[in-house]
Amino acid sequence: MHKPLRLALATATAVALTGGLLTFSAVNATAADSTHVPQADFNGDGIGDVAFSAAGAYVSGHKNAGQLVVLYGTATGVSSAKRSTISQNTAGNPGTAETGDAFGSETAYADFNGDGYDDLAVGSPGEDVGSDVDGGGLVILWGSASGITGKGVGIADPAPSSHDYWGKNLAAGDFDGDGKADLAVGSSAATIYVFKGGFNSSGTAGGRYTIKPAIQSGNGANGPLNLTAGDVNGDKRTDLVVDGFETETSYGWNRNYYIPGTASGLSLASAQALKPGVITAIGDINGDGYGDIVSGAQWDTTTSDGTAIPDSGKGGKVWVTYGSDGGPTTSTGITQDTGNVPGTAESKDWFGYELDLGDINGDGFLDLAIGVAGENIGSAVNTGAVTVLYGTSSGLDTTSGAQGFAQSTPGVPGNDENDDMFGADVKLDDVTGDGKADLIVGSYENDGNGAVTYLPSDGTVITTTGSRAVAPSTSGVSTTGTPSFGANFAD
Ligand SMILES: [Ca+2]
Ligand SMILES: [Ca+2]
Ligand SMILES: [Ca+2]
Ligand SMILES: [Ca+2]
Repeated sequence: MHKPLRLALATATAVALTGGLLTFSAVNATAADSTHVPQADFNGDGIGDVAFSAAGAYVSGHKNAGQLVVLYGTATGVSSAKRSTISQNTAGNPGTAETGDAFGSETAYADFNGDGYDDLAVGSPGEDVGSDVDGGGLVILWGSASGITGKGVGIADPAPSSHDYWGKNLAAGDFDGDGKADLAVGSSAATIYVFKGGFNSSGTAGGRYTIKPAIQSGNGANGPLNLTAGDVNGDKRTDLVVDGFETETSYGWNRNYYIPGTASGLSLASAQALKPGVITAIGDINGDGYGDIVSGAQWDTTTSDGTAIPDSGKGGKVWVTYGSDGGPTTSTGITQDTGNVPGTAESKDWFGYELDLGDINGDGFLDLAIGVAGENIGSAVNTGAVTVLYGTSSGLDTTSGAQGFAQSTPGVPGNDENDDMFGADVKLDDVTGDGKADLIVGSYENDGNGAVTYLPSDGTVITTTGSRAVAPSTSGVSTTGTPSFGANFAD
């Protein structure tokens, strides 16, 4: 299997950045809003839909050309029976499937044209643009009554000579509060381009500006690691969290920034530094109307040469920073040794490899799914697991109610095998239309073929009753090479 970002990142964190370690192959972003649980509805039937990458897929013989898969929600959840599988060769989709394009590796949804159907921004960061190798490509695929069909428009890179990997990070939100969805786009550089909403049918945005947070863009850091949208200060303007590397040390310590939305868009003037983590989710855990920031710092406490890593925990730590009208406030760290969190903190568990927030039991407090992709179970190394913690009025409950799932959990499809990395991505979205978030888990099942496992909410907790696995082979994705089906869900 090719090396996923988190492995590369753990390595990068454990040694001084030397370049070339970070790739776009599994870059992820997680968006949520503070007052509700947004989930994509591409076909407008009122039931949540899930889109994800198979960015390593062969298309017409081209290695790593990449595909995008959309599973549409039904009363019985998601399966390969109701889906779209899209490549750059799909009619209406700008571009052509070529070796190394990695189409679909990053996605973000919103109703960009305001027609009532959610649309999907899709990056192909390995796209060559003319003679610009890995210049990167970005399209918006339009939603419709038939869902995502492939019909879309290209969003051109405004400064192709300034960076590569255009579209490797995406986040959608209403950063200026004008009621139209904006799109933030990252590349190999520190500068983030923000396209203002009001996209027309030819993809022209309502305006454009840039922000440049204090993150490193050279020496292998390659710009932002992740962009996450959500309303932390409750002013109905979406705020942005940028996960990146700080600039001032010889070690590539991860550092995150909160950048609030204002009437004129995202503003660095009130930016705040946050606890670390390379994957972030934002949503209201304690029900006070302010989005809370959750970030996963899945590395261990020291580098390979014994240097202590700031704000880290054995086997990985998840930081929770509660929101307020003034933005982020106090932070709490959670490891597998906290309270009654399932498991035991062991080196290289990668607790916090991925995260998502959703309301599993409908009590108005968002619940958290945590990927523990490096968990060893029995003799299976890096087979992976997922932990679920429930939200309350006083925040995440680490004492009672926690759930843990692995493929060896009775009722979960599959078995614990080496390098399955169950929990390589997680999503809590309501894909049955009952108002309760269901758990969807990505993995690198079968040597990087990948799989997506559906575990529904029974209204109170996540259950294995009615669970199923969705495989690439039944979803129009070739298992030649390492398609990494399900490695990155759209946020
Ligand atoms: Ca739908
Ligand atoms: Ca639309
Ligand atoms: Ca805000
Ligand atoms: Ca809150």
